[in-house]
Amino acid sequence: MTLNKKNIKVAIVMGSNSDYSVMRECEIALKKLSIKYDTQIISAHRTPSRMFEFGNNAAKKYSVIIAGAGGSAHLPGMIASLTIVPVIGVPIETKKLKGLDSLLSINQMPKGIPVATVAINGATNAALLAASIISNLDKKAKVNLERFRRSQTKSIKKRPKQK
Ligand code: RP5
Repeated sequence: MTLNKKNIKVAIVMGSNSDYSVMRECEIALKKLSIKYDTQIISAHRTPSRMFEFGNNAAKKYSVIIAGAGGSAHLPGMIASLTIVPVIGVPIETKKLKGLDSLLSINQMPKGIPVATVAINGATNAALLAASIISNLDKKAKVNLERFRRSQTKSIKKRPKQK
């Protein structure tokens, strides 16, 4: 994986359009940090050829991949099997099992193929983790992430207030 300006970009992928209300948080967070991204729907089960095409070519275009999926959530792990670009999995909350199914499907990877997994619906943290990885490659991203952390710390009041 050779890094250049072109692949200092995050891929945001998700198994279905129904995941977008959660995965949009990735776009919002990355936009705030001025990190480029590209968003696509790729289903491991319903569009397997799209997934293989994406995974096999990911290193040419992206330095981090965020993959959101729900239920029998094979997308992050399968993409990770096709590329050495780091993959962050976002387990999407489901109606029947509240996302525990998604969490375990993404998190319990076999030795040799890692996926960094965030909390159920933890799309913002996925973007912040992607930003941390990008910060090693891009000075502007590093400065923006450090600024975000400082302002987050400042926003936390010392004393609680009754609402
Ligand atoms: C998964 O199945 C998707 O990631 C989504 O979370 C879930 C349900 O998909 P839809 O039936 O809403 O398309 O593949």
